[in-house]
Amino acid sequence: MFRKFLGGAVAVALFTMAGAAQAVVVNVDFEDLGPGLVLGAPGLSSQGFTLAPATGRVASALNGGCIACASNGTRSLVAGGIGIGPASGNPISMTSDGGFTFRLLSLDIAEFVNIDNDDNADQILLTGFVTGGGTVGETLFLDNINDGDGGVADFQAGALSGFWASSILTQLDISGLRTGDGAADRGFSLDNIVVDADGIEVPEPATLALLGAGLFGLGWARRWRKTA
Ligand SMILES: [Ca+2]
Ligand SMILES: [Ca+2]
Ligand SMILES: [Ca+2]
Repeated sequence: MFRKFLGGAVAVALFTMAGAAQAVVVNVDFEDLGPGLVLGAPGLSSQGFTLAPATGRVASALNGGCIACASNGTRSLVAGGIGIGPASGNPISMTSDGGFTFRLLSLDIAEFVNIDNDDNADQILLTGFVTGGGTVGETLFLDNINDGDGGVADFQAGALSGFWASSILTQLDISGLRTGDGAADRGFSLDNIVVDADGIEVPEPATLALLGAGLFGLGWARRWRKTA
């Protein structure tokens, strides 16, 4: 009976902790930047997350900041060369400014410009660094549909595999590649990188006290079991 009660205390404490560590969904949409063209070297920070190229710089502006740039009617992130030189170097690394882990839920991807030349990526390589070690990765293919500030929808939702939703990341690397030319840097655009930031809410002091009581109870129960 007594042991049953202690087990219950532990369960309540763990349940409360799980409830307090609620995930916070963040949309890294770049709308908090501005005004005008914002150039980032070593990177740009939006909604608590920084995106930094390995070399060069990234840019953010309304509709990419040029007539030919991929546009969605809002401010987006541009990794490329034209007009924002020096060109962004692969990969663009995304991390939480607060050092929190996160899971990638969705993102919108697009070409750089509507000029079909070697500056445009046709695929985007994602590499996630998983907390505790290891990586996960996926290549997303751009639809090559982009008419700049014309009426065509230039951005597409990245077709993410299911494993992203369960991969807790410390960093997400994003590279723009072009079929046939290997690891060379190619331009692309990003917007609405939606992440589930698991670590943002830490257990509250009251919860910690409860958890402590629960663990104390667990230790007591173990000792009681040993002596019994
Ligand atoms: Ca946006
Ligand atoms: Ca368009
Ligand atoms: Ca497109």
